[in-house]
Parts: sequence; structure tokens; C-alpha cells
Amino acid sequence: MTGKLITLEGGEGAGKSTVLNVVRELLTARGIDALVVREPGGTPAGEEIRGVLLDTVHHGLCAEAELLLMFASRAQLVREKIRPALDAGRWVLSDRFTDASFAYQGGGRGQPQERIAELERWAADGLKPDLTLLLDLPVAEGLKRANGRGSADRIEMENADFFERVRAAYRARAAAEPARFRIIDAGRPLEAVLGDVRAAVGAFVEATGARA
Ligand code: T5A
Repeated sequence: MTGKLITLEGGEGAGKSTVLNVVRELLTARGIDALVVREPGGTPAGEEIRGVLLDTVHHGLCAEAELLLMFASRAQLVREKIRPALDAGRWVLSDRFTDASFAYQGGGRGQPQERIAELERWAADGLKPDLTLLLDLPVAEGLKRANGRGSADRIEMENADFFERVRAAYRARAAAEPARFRIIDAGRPLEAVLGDVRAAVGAFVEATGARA
């Protein structure tokens, strides 16, 4: 049986890193040793691409190059790590995946949805997550949290309108695929957020029948 792909998505400062550790612990407690990866990055080549994408020195990077680099990193990650793990029956937990490209490069940068969908089919080998947790919160709150961590990367330097479009694109995707997405209200205190996360992932694991 192939493994399952769970992805975490959300705007800046939504709490993905915090939630990821809790999801990993929950899976481990149920006997599921998930491979944890992140995007952009997750492979040696992908981490180099991440550097180009996020370094403020590349502030002039055009939207087309940004989109292609996101998918270059993803193409490598899918073939080098995610597909082999899933084919071997291992679960994979990814900090962002293709929905981020639809939200940031599609919603944020205005790249056509059909172009991104074509890249998803080709570069990402048509791979879709089995479960996606969307950590949703007001843009201003997310940016306040993200800014609390120090200097902004190239994408974090975008304005609030950009992040409003990102948020709207994420929510539209979640509305279009309710069976795959769980929207978590991430604007609440952490324990409330984690309670919803545990319930969503626990129910998903139960539904798959995967137990230690
Ligand atoms: N990107 C990525 C694209 O444009 N297209 C793509 O296809 C992909 C894959 C890097 C960037 O790349 C872009 C999106 C990003 O701009 P990233 O590495 O995931 O993506 O980086 P960020 O989104 O910047 O991730 P962050 O680290 O900013 O956010 P997190 O992980 O969501 O937030 P986290 O957990 O670090 O929390 C931020 C702060 O808030 C606190 C935490 O303690 C922390 O201090 N916090 C809370 N505080 C109060 N209440 C809560 N409920 C809290 N939850 C967390």
C-alpha cells in the first residue's frame, strides 16, 4: 500500500513550523514514521534553489522565473524523496507543496492558474496531497508574528495586498476541494489551533486504518 502525503499550508507566520512538529509527534505516537520535508527545498539542489528564491539580493527576480524555480525545486523533491517514500509505503509530511504555488505565484503574482496546473501535471508528476491543513489567519496578524522573528526574506518583503491575494487564493482552493482540505483558524491561541490539528489528523489516520 502506498503512503499518504499530508501538507501544511498558510500565509506568512501562520504557525506551520509549530504545527508540523505536533503532527509529526501525533503520527509517531500512532506508529507512523513520516518523512518530513519542506518547500521550497528538501533536497540538496532544492535547498540551493530556495536560497535564490528567498535571498533579498535577487529582488528583481521576475514572476516567471520565480514560478519555474518553485517547480524546479518541487520536481527534484518529488522524484528524489516524496515518490520513493510513498511507493515504499511511507507517509510524507511536507511544509508547503503545490497549493503554495497556486496561492503565491497564482494569487499573489497573477500567474495563470492553467499554467500552474500544467506544471503540477508535468513537473510535480501530478502528485496531489491526501490531506492538506490550511492554517488561515488575518494577514496583519500573520505578518506581525513573522516580523517578530527578525529580518524578512524576499517574499516576506511584499506588501499586505499581495498577502491578501495569497490568502484569498488559498481559501478558494480549500473551498473547491473540501474533501482534501481542513481549514484551521490559526488566529486563535496556540492550544486551540493544536486541538483542531490533532482532531483533523487523528480523524484522517483513523479513516485510513493506519494504526500501530
Ligand atoms: N513559497 C513557497 C511560494 O511563494 N511558492 C511556493 O510554491 C512555495 C512552496 C518560504 C516562502 O516561499 C513561499 C512562501 C514563503 O514566503 P516557508 O519556508 O514555509 O516558505 O516560510 P514561511 O511561510 O515564511 O514560514 P514561516 O516560518 O514564516 O511561518 P510559519 O512556519 O507558518 O510560522 P511559525 O510556526 O514559525 O510561527 C511564527 C511565529 O508565530 C508564533 C510562533 O511561536 C512563531 O514565533 N505562533 C503563534 N503565536 C500566537 N498564537 C499562535 N496560534 C501561534 N502560532 C505560531
